Amino acid sequence: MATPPYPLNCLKEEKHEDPTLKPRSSSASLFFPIEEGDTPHKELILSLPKETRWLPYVLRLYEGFWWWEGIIPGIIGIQQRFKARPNDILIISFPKSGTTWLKSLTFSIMNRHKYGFTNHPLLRLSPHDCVRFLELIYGQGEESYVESLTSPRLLCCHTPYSCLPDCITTSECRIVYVCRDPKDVLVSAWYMDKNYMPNVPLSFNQAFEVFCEGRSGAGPIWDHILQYWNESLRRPDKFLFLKYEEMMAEPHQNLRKLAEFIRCPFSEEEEKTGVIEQIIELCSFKNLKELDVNKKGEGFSNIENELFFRKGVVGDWKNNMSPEMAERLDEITREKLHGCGLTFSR
Ligand code: PAP
Repeated sequence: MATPPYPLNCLKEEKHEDPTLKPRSSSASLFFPIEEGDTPHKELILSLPKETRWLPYVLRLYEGFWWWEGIIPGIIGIQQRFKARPNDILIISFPKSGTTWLKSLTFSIMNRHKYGFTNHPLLRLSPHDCVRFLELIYGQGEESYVESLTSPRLLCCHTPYSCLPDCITTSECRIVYVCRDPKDVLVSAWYMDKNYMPNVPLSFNQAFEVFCEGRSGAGPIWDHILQYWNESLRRPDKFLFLKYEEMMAEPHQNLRKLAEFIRCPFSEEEEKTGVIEQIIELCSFKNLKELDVNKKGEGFSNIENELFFRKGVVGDWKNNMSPEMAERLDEITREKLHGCGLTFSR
């Protein structure tokens, strides 16, 4: 077992504020069409194939995946300018797969020797302020933030494996990927947009069609998942592949696995004194959802923090799609993942 890179005198209250941990003021949304704005790579982006059915967004096909137009400069920024460090930890996911939860858990595990549970940054900051998205950082020209972080850095992105720069894929840095049943991902994404923009008439049926064609934001989901799944089989030392449903069913086991993978394993003493339970409780949906910061605050791209905490359950698709729709989406998933060894229970 690897030795934790931190002293084990954990659970002390943090005396000094970390200047990199603060609420982000909302900046203009990078999710909306770019035609009005003065966007880097505008000419390239406007020349890419276009998808407009997931209202009101304009998605473009960049390197095999459909992206909100305004996010593409951030991906190009990562590709051209991000400099990986060997001890970086990257959380990666398809949107709506459990990113907020995984950010909270990983942040809590990595920093458990620094903060106590009564004055923890997650009690006053959104998980998205504790662990920021690289696409937004690079899209907003805030790269100095990434450089200013002390190692080991914890960062996050939704970028597919095939679009990552070599400095990430070839370095020693570690990637934790979380996936989720595509049916629940679709439902979660549709509600997010519906609640974010109540006046936009995107019906669930229309979202379903677009999603099944793999043309929703960051899609196709199957390619995204499969790339990381295959890499996790090929290089298990570099990739940890987690499932939202398994994390829900067996949080302790998954937390231990995560802690070991990021080289912060729990000691026997920590196991005995209930540190794992405390982290699970701190990061639980119920706890985070009830915090003022997540009930009232507004985070990146003018998105209210509460929109990241909807139901937090497995299988909410049953309340939102017919058995026929579910079967059709399951069939696509089975076909796309056929033979790779990864399945989602029904
Ligand atoms: P993102 O990719 O835009 O950051 P992400 O966090 O991946 O979003 O997905 C949000 C989903 O995770 C929501 O699912 P739902 O719509 O089906 O409810 C949200 O409720 C769920 N979620 C957020 N925090 C937690 C948590 N602590 N535990 C479990 N699920 C959570």
